[in-house]
Amino acid sequence: MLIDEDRLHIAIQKNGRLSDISRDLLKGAGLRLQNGRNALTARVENFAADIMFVRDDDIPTFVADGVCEFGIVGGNVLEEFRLSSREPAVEIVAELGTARCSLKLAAPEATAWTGPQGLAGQRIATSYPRIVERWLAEQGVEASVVKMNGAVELAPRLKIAPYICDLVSTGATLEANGLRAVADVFDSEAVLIRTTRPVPAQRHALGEALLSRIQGVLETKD
Ligand code: PRT
Ligand code: ZN
Repeated sequence: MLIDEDRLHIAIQKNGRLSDISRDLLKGAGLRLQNGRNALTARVENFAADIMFVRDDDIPTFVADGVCEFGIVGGNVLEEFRLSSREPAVEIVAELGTARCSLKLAAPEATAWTGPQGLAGQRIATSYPRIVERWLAEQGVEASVVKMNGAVELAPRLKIAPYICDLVSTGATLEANGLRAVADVFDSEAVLIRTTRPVPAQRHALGEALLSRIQGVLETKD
């Protein structure tokens, strides 16, 4: 499908924790999606919008580049993008109150913890290096951050790093790996984001209409 100038473009996660949330929100706003589960894009039948199904990590880039006017993403992924991008042309237009989780610093249960000062000179494995580095700077501690793209909770056992910083919701994964949370680094929820790049008038009006429908859905949830 070619980019259609007269339509809005909305980036949502293809497969994962945010996929159903995103589809349900759009459905709740009255949008009827055409294609099935495996398509990379879907046309909305009853609203001038196309949906792009992508990896969540790509959503802020799509929106900041203006390829998509809107996107739905975890606040954690957005924040990491903002801290690593020179021109993060995105804004949060709605907090969705769902997919809540926290980036937490954790260590093996036996590790003594008296506060962030104990991290000085230590290594911390994480998929969110910029957020962790900012937090360390706020704490006034110098530590090395090791970027891992997955299986972060294995880092202490593999001797990659004695500490990790990973997303936690119930805490079951930490517990299953013999780890305990020692500090809260960043609280997250799913957010609706919009490009801050200029958008042609007609598409801008479509965006306003979509946003007011979504706000309507969110208000009935409160
Ligand atoms: O394939 P793609 O790159 O698109 O997806 P992904 O695998 O990177 O992301 P996905 O679908 O796992 O998560 C998408 C977003 O959901 C995250 O960026 C968060 O904003 C949000 N979210 C909410 C979570 C969790 N809760 C969560 N619990 N993301 C991950 N987890 C992990 C957690 O790290 C642990 O490994 O789920 C596991 C279970 O957590 P516990 O604490 O309940 O055991
Ligand atoms: Zn991802």
